[in-house]
Amino acid sequence: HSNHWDYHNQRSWLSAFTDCGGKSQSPIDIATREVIYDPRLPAIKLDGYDLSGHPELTLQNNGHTLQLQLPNTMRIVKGFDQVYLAAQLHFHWGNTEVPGSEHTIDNVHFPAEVHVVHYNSKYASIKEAASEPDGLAVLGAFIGIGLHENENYENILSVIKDVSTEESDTKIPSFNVRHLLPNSLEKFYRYTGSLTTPPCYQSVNWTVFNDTITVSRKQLAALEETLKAGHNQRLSQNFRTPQNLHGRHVLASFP
Ligand code: SG7
Ligand code: ZN
Repeated sequence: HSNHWDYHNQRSWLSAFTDCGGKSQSPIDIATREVIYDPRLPAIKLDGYDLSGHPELTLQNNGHTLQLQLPNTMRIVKGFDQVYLAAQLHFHWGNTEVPGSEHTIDNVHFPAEVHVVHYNSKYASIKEAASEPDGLAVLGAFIGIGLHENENYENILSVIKDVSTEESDTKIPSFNVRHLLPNSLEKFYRYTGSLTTPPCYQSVNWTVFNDTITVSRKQLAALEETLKAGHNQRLSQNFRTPQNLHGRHVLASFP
């Protein structure tokens, strides 16, 4: 039915969700020759990302992605006009043959991408914030393949089998979520866009980090091959095609 969407027919999103046809959609291709260096972009400062010692976290397969629920004590305290509180993080990926990041750099996809979704603290909940122009701030980072296992990602990937079926969840011990992001957050791209899934609300202040994360080939394969969506199909290639900029400019925090 009309509320049911998938990644196979992204064109059909437009008929059920009008915002998906808007002029500030995400993801986008980041053409590095066209970005505008803005030395006044404030550095991003995170707070409360170290959750060690906190209660367990819920990890779920929601049929569209692998998602980790986050407490709103995790916050972006500097970098925007307002404070943004964390809600959840999730991933986009392809398969062994197809790299599945959502954003692209000069038309090149990375193997995968992580999104940490935050909402403006002036709203009571993410639900209220999600459709407001200043509602959301998502931090995105590219995930590539490295020679070594990324221990920090084992917090999530070691239990991925427990959420292989759609709408399943499990509890995992808390850990320092900062370690899922690149070592340096100094270099980033910034633009105004949308949720990359229906209902595609144009409410996201996007940050895409220049520095990347690496996981081992085996870890990436676990992400690509373990989860199932509806009808027992593999949950993979859950990335949206890059959208037209329609005159938007992409800022860079670095020259
Ligand atoms: C994923 O991407 C989910 C959605 C998320 C959507 O499908 O993580 O979240 C939930 C709660 O299902 O939508 C409102 C929201 O966070 C789009 O998020 S994204 O633009 O960062 N990819
Ligand atoms: Zn996402």
